[in-house]
Amino acid sequence: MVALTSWWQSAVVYQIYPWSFQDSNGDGIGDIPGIIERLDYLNDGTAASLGVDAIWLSPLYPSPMVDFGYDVAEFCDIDPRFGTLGDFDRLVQESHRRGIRVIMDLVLNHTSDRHPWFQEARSSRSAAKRDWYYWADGKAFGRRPNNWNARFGGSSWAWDSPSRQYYLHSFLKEQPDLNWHNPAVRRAMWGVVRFWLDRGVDGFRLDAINWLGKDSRWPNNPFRPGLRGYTRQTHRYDRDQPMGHEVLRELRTLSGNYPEVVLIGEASADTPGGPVAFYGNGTDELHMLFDFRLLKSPWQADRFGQLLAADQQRIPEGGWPTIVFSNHDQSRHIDRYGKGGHAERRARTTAVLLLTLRGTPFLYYGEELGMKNTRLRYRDLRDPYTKRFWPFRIGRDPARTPMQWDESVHAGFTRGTPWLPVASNYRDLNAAQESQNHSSLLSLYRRLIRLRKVYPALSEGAYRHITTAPSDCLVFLRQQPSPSDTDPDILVAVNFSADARTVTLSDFTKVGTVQLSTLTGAGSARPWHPAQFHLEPDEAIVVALPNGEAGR
Ligand code: TEU
Ligand code: CA
Repeated sequence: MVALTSWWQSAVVYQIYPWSFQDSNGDGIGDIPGIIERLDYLNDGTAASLGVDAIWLSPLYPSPMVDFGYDVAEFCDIDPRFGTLGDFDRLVQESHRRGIRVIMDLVLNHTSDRHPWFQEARSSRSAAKRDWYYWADGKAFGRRPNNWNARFGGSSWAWDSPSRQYYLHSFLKEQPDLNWHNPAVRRAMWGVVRFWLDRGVDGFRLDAINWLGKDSRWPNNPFRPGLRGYTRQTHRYDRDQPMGHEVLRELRTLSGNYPEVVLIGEASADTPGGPVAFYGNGTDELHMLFDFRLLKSPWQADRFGQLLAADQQRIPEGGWPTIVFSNHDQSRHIDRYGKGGHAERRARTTAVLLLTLRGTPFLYYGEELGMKNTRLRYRDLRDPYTKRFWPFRIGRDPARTPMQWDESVHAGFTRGTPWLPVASNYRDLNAAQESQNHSSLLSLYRRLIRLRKVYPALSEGAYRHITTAPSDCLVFLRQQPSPSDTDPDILVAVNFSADARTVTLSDFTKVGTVQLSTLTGAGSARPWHPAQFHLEPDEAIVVALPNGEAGR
C-alpha cells in the first residue's frame, strides 16, 4: 500500500447547487456572494464547522437555465444571476484561504441552443460552425433520421426549419450535442479548460461523459422489449463510443500541466464496463468516477457488501474510488434508503458509510442536515424533466429546494421569494439548530469528518470486508497503511436491520475503543471486545483497533 499522493484522495467534497445555497440580493436565487457568506459553515478551520476540503459547484455559466445551468450559453463567464467573474475570483480566493478547493462543473457533451456556436451553426447549412454540432437530413415522408431517444424523453432529433435539417440532442432539445469528431470543438473546449485552470480552479466534475461521440452513420438503436421511453432501446450508437475515451485522454494530458488538478467524471451506471472504464489504464483518463451503484442499491447489507467487494478490485491501479449517496439528479437518500424503515436512523448510518468507506466522499448540500425531498405542487416545479414525468417519477426538483439555514423567514436562504419553495419543516430542521445540538445529524457529520482527519486508516487504509453472521450486518476493516505505526485500524460495523443484533468476529481478539456510535453521535472510553458485540437497531459503530489485528 502506497501513501496517498494527492489532496483529493483524502478530501471530503461538498456539492453546492448554486440556485439553492444562499441568496445575497433578494432575487430568490442563490448566488456567489451568498456562497462566500457561508464558507465558514463549510470550513472555518475549527471543529465548529463542517470541515470539508473542497466544494463542487454545479454550473455557474451564463445560461437560459432550461436545464438549470447544464445548458451552457457561454463557457468563459458567470451567469449574472450568480454574480460576476470578479465574484468568482473572490470565491476562489476566499475558499483557498480556508483550505477549501474549488471544483467546477464542466459540460462537454452539449451546449445551450443559445450558445453563439450553435446560433452560428444553425444560421445556414454552410455556416462556419455547422459541423460543430450533429446535423442530418430526415428520411422520406418526414421521418426522423433514426430512432434515437433522448434521455429526458422523446426523440433525440429536433427539426430546424430554416435550414431544413435535424440536429441531435441527447438531453433536452435546448441542449444540442457537440460534435467531438471535430478538432475545432476540441480546441475550443480545451481553451475553456485552460481559462478556468488559469483562474485557479482545482478541478472539474465532468458531466455525462459517456455521451461524447456518436456513430454518425446514424444507425438505429436496437429495440429493447418490455420497457418504456429512453430504456426501450439499447443505446449502442448514440453513447459509449470509443471516441469518449480518446477525448478524456486528451483532457488528461492537458491537465498534466496543472499537477494538482483533479478530473471527476459522471457516467451512466449502465455504460459498458461500468464507469470504471473511464479510469482508462489508471493514469491516462480520469482520476475519479462517480459510481451510482451503491446509490441505487436497496438498503441491504449483503447488496452493499457485494458491490463494495467487487468495486475495490475493478478500479485500475492509479485510479481512486468515490463514495456518493445523493446529488442534484436523485431523490435524497434519507427518503430513498429510509423507505420502509426508520429514515432518520438510517441517515445517520449512511453518514458513517459515506465517511468511512474507501474513496473520496461527496456530500450533497443539506444531506448533513437530513433535508428531505420536498413535496411540491405541479405549479411549483421548475425542472422540465421533473415536470414531464410528474407525478409518476419523483424527479429532481424535490431534492433541489433551498438550503435550510435557520428558522427565520425562508429558512435564512433569501429575503425575497425563493425560486423553489423552502421545505415546510425548516423551523425544526435547520443548520442553526443542529449546530447547537450535539446529537444532531450535522454534529455527527462534523465528528465523522474529523475522525477521517485523525485516523489515516480512514482515508488511506485498504478496505477489507469481514464476513459475519448475521448477514444483515455489514462489517469492514480499514487497515492502517503502515503496520509499524501506532495508528489504529478502523473497524466499522453497520446494522442494516430494524432489530438489535449480536455480531461475532471469531478471528479478532484485541480490545478496541468505540470512537463513534450513531445512537449517541459520540464514542465511549470503555473497552470494546470484537469477539462478540451488540448493535442496536439501525446502529453503526466506528471502532479503533490496534493495527495488525486479524491477520493481514
Ligand atoms: O446528468 C446526466 C445523467 O445521466 C442524467 O440523465 C440523469 O440520469 C438524470 O438527471 C435523471 O436523474 C447530467 C447532470 O447531472 C444533469 O443535471 C443534467 O441535466 C444532464 O447531465 C444534462 O446535462
Ligand atoms: Ca441572488
